[in-house]
Amino acid sequence: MSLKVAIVDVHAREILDSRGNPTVEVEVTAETETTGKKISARESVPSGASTGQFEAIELRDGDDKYFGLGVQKAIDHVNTRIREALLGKNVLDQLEIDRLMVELDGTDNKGSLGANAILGVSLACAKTGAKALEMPLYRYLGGTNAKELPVPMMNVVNGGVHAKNSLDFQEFMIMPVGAKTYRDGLRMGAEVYHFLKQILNEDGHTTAVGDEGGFAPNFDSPREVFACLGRAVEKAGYQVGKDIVYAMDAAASELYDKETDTYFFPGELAPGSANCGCDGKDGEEIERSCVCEGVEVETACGCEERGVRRSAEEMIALYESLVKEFPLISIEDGLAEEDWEGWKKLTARLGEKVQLVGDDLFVTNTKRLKCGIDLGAANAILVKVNQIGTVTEAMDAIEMAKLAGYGTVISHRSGETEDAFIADLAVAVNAGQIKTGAPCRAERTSKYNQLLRIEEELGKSAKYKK
Ligand code: 2PG
Ligand code: MG
Repeated sequence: MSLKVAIVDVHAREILDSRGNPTVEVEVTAETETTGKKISARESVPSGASTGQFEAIELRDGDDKYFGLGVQKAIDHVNTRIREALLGKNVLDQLEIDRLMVELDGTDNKGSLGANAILGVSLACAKTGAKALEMPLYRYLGGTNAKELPVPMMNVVNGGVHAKNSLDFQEFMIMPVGAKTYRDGLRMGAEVYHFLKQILNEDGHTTAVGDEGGFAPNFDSPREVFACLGRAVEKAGYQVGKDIVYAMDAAASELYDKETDTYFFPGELAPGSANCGCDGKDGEEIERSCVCEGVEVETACGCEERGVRRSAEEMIALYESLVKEFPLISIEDGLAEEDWEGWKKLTARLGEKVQLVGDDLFVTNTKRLKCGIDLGAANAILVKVNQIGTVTEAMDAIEMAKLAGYGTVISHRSGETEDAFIADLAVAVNAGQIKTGAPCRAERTSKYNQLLRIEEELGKSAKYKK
């Protein structure tokens, strides 16, 4: 008979995430049968802004509190129906706990109980189980061979829906692949981040940060970002393409316009156009902003025309040229979540040399991932636990990806909490990569810092970049 650690309480509360919006925190208490010792652990649930349409449902109250974003309904589900179903169950039996909750919900998208309710419990049970066995979480989840520290993908320039600037692509990331250890990699990334700030300041750009801690300058194109990153890397004393390479999240579903089947870049300067027809003279200093194609633009002259449309074919061509010009080794959500045909083309054209990561495309869902694998769409998966709603299902997606030779990137959400579950998960499954924002803002650094502790604990057994 295996050890029983019976769940004696499940309690949820509403807390705030990094954007100041409510989210679910769950505390699970369990009692070891043999000793009577009680153990509790808590975990909280992240939340996205550029959410994929196929993600599991995040239950929001929609009433007059917190602009409708309250999670009281999800909390109530945890404190009543889920609690009742789990009392007395063995907290060490994660598979059974997750299965029971999926069954209790009874929908395909967890829309009845809410994925935020289910995930909070799933994460908290895993943590309580690890604590009951006095094991580090990464080892509890991954077993004795959990040892690989992920390469951080640090999102140092934010755009898209994560920042109110002119950059249409959502994330520009640096990856310290030249480091010997995770610790050195993190240091290199942080140094580049600080030099980037210096350069942006010198060039008169804002150094205010976006949702994920990256800077949010009003650059005109991705090329301008990569050129600036290159200067920061060199200034930090590293070699572009050797010590530091780049990754990007286009988050193309956010740019996709179904009606015209094109991708619209509202912040990009339209080629060859200098005047949008407003009454400000070209080059003239005016105090107000003007509106071009529905986009408010604040520039010196205030009347440049912005807004560029691209077909899927032109998107692929853009990526091809960026990959040629810069050491851009990973592109996430390069095309929209419904465009399987486009993804096939993109993968055929770039898949040999570039990691093509499906985020909104796969939503950590084995059904969608299987579809992608069968079609030859993308060659890596972004794993976000709240896209699917249980630890078990997220681990299923990781396993399926690995078996198919797909890369795995464990990821945060743009709305995060101080919890660091994903850091342990990344090591548990030897994912190889983690994306958890800039080396800035405590909800991002909590993950990076947890990885430092894990590396220290693993000592000589720790691996960085196998
Ligand atoms: C993404 C994520 C995380 P969000 O698109 O990959 O960076 O953003 O959580 O807003 O979906
Ligand atoms: Mg993404």
